[in-house]
Amino acid sequence: MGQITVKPLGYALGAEVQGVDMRAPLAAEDRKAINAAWLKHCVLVFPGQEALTPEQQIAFAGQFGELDQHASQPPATLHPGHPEILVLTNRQVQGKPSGTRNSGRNWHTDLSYTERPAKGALLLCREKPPVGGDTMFANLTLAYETLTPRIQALIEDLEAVHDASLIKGIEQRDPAIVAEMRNRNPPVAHPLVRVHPETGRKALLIGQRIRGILGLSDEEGAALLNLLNAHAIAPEFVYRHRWSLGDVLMWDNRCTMHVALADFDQSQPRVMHRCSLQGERVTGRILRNPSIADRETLIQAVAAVA
Ligand SMILES: O=C(O)CCC(=O)C(=O)O
Ligand SMILES: [Fe+2]
Repeated sequence: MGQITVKPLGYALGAEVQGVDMRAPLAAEDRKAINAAWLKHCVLVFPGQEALTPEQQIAFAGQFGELDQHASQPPATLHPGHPEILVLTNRQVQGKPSGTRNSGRNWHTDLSYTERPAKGALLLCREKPPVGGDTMFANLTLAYETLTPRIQALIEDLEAVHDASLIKGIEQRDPAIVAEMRNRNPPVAHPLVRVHPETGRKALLIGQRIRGILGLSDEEGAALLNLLNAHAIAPEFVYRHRWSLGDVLMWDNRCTMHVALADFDQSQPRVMHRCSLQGERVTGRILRNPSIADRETLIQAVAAVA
């Protein structure tokens, strides 16, 4: 293959990569170049990959981290024979509405409702509606770095409670599967600020699947989260991807959040194949007793009036 080229698509994040043959193992220097571009631009777009087979997508993704076997996902959402591929589809599956037809509809960082959020993902567009079905990504490193030092100091040691129950549209999914998912994923506390293991830069870990902030009252927590989320999704920090068939997007989940927009005719098929990279480390703390958050809030409130 020829020279790899990287063309930025936005100032904050997003870049298009050309000159990569995703079907073959990468030469060491090409892998390095792609990884460097990934760290710099957070979201890479590899266009024209419609001929990529599931095996080739899996093999390519595996060069950038440990693949998730998706044990946390309902089996019906996985590619038959390839559990490394999660199928996001609004087509019916086994005669039933698909469990992934409305995935990703609020701002999130993948698997933040587990102790070990994902490292990243590679999403291949197999079918798309004629218009819409876009995905937006926000750069949470830039968002952190552009907060004023006083707000940075305020959030430095705070932990947010992430909760799978807050996945938008979860109530429309199969109740038995949702109950199991909730059981498997009790609320988990993560620092609001985390350090990227490769760049060493600090990034926010925020989004719309957060129930509150430990040690703050509900009102304080909601106000602070609103402030951080509104700041992070300012257009300056967001890249909006308009999909073409065969695009592969590879995002760094350690410093971004994203949202899949429902801005399309739902009668038109939208089918995406996703390989997920496992997080490198545990950053969360499971709150086995969900009332811990309430108790700490209560203690704080009592202290405030005492
Ligand atoms: O369907 C999309 O565009 C993205 C869905 C999503 O949130 C994900 O794959 O993690
Ligand atoms: Fe996602």
